[in-house]
Amino acid sequence: MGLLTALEGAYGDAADALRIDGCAMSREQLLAAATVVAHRVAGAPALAVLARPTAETVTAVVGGLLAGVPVVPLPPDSGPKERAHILRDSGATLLAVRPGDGGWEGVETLPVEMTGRTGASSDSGGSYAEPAPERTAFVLYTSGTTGAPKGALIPRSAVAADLDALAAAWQWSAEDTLVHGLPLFHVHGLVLGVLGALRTGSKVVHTGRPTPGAYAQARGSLYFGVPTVWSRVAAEESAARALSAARLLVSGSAPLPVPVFERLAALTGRAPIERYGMTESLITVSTRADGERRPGSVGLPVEGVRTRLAGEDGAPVPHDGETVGELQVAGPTLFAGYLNRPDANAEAWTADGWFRTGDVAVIGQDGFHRIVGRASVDLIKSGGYRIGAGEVEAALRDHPAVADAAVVGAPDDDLGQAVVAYVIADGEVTGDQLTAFVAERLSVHKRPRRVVLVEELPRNAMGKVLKKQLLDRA
Ligand code: MLC
Ligand code: AMP
Repeated sequence: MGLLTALEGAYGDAADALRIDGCAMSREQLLAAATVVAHRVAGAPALAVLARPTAETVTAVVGGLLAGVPVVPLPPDSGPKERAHILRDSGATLLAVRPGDGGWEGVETLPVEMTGRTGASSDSGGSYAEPAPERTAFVLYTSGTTGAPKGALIPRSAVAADLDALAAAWQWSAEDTLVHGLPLFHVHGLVLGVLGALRTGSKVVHTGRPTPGAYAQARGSLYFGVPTVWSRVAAEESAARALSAARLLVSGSAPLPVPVFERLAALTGRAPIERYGMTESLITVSTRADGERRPGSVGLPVEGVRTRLAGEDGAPVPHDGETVGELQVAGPTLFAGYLNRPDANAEAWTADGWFRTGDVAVIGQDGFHRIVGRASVDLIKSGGYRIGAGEVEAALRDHPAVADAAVVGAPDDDLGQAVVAYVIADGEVTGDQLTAFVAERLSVHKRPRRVVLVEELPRNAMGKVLKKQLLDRA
């Protein structure tokens, strides 16, 4: 059995198996168009995909996976600095784009054609043998506390194990219609939101953007969203009530505030499922469709995953529902390491082979997990996006008027955390200009939502910026 079982015909087909960007496709059409891509990329070291929410993106991703070529999703709004890093570091020699999406330097573009889809398989020359499970499916770029994003190597076996575990936890099947409008360059929108459907056989509707109105209209049975999306849905009563026909509302990528959980449950009659994960581990902990959905809790490890808590000295922490520790995970859903980053790999794993999440958690005697927060203030979650304070600070320092900068994630009702930058500048520059500067060089979602121009930054005796003090001010 391959990775994308639904493409092998395991669950039949439908003319609208995939709806995205105003286009409806059957799985046969998708397979045919993706096979054309696979021919073009077979043997390449890696395939970058300009990951706009389009049928071309899904086709390119599936084409790379069919050919066994690691797929590198490129955030479509990434600026030159971030893009150059991802292309260089991943070794991608081809960038899949929509025809006419030109202007890319330093990489050969591969226009993905969606016309003549049905005939495309006839020149396929046969289907591809399933690549070995340990081969890399994706190189997913994700922020650390400092420096440029790291490429997490995600094996095909991890994707398969995680999707099967989630299908079991959520009773996710070919009977479902999955709806979401999440970006296609992260685990949530791409691995779960696209490949999940191509493995379970559910239909999938991508709404372009994850707005309450679009979710309400889509009439799905299974909905994915980040907490910002659910908080916006909960604030629009009629949109929320329209979701009462759905089977399951699933939240993840950041903590779901208890008041949002409760309001959503009251308006829809559906207590949301909350699940926890990371790029590096995929989704490891979740409440279950047939189990208790406790506000503020992410539930139990999914099938095959083991979790434990460790104190600062590395010693085990009891699972007593009170004592906090660093959450460590092990199991078949884990990544294979960071590309070209032996230093980061050495830090990420314990001596006995567990992955250190960097999240602080509590585990109850009943096994339920509660995520308390991040161990480092320098890893920010805003709107479900993971943003490294160090990367934004470095981008700000690239501006000629900036002498120094410190970035924090300030609590924010809509985004969970908002990127706030404290900047020492020469007075010739405004906060809006600095925001635009970051948005152009990195991804738009990494831009500071607020820039505070200051004379100096609070520092300790060692010269280290006191971020906790800045957070208190923010
Ligand atoms: C605004 N815009 C700018 C700009 N200011 N453009 C350039 N320069 C500036 N200074 C534009 C944007 O391009 C965009 O345009 C529009 O304004 C709105 O952008 P935004 O402000 O960023 O959108 P916002 O409404 O804040 O987005 C909220 C959100 C988004 C929830 C829709 O944060 C989101 O999609 N989050 C999902 C993140 C996610 O999937 N994370 C999963 C990680 S995986 P335009 O044209 O685009 O409208 C993971 C594992 C797991 O965590 O556990 O799941
Ligand atoms: P990313 O690599 O972008 O997937 O981000 C992973 C991080 O998102 C984790 O380390 C957590 O800090 C956070 N996260 C994901 N899901 C949850 C959740 N349900 N509750 C709290 N934090 C979460």
